[in-house]
Amino acid sequence: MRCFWDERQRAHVPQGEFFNGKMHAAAEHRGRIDAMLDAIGATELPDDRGIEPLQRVHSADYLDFLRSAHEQWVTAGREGDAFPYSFPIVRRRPQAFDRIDASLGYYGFDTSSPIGPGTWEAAYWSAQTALAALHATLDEGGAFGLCRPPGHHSGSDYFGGYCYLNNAAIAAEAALASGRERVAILDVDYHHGNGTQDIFYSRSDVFFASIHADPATDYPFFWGRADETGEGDGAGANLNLPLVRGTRWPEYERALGTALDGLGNSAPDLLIVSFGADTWGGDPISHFQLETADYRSISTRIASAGLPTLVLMEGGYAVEALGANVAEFLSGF
Ligand code: Q9C
Ligand code: ZN
Repeated sequence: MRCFWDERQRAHVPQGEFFNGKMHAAAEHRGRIDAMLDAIGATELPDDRGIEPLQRVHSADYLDFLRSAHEQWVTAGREGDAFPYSFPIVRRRPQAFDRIDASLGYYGFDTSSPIGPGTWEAAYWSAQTALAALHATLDEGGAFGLCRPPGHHSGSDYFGGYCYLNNAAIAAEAALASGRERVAILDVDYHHGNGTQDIFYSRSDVFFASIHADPATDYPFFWGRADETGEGDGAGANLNLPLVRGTRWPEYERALGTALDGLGNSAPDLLIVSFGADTWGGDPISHFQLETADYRSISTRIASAGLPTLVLMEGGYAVEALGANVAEFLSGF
């Protein structure tokens, strides 16, 4: 399977994240990259397809913000990474702000996703990596995009959950723009892919299925419940399968069967897999109990759907096992 990756994705160097009342070392750090690169071997560079494919998903004001946020932060006299601290939970509406702290809270929904001087560059190339892997998939039936930073928590005009640009959504829109009629996205990261769900929630041409930790106990808390099934044209095209902490392969396999049945019924031309290895038993921020060998079982089941399949990297924070888990997952295709 061809694998895509660009060294410019290293430019995002989060200095820390804030939760449980204090700063912690950033879980989404560059050590993840080396773990994965060591395990998967040769990678190819993406072409630069420019900003247009990003604009199909993200609003112009959000892209402008993301590109300039850290510069505005420095201009305001701040040091280190940019973080929000005040959030418009009441009647968030389109507004322009002069003050960076207002913009950060308007566009960011948590305190775990710092914006540094290289965040835009890394997120941009992460998206280009997704696009390159998409085009390889359209040509050859499958490819892997080593996306980092990840994307599935980012919506059309917000960042959060270590995600700044929604790589899977950008690939899905590019596939539709190049003539595919229906796309399915299967999200098997530990966390619910709230950004991807939101982007396609009222769309019938992109089916979204997600297997994740129940938001009653886990981040992102506010989205990912089973009763979120889509709206308008998208009614019935969103399938959430929340699972309890401690989930092991037998229960996971049942949910995977349900997800594959659901997305298969939408008759997609292309499957995009948002793959997180944070379902592994030893993950430092997650609470499922999958084993390394289970990743091949997951991908074998996915491959049996017989669809052209693009795999994009999302989370996975146990650096000691990340390479093996990714390699095991890719080996099933
Ligand atoms: N207890 C992805 O896996 N919350 N994002 C951290 C830790 C943020 C995960 C709190 C988790 C974001 C792509
Ligand atoms: Zn995750």
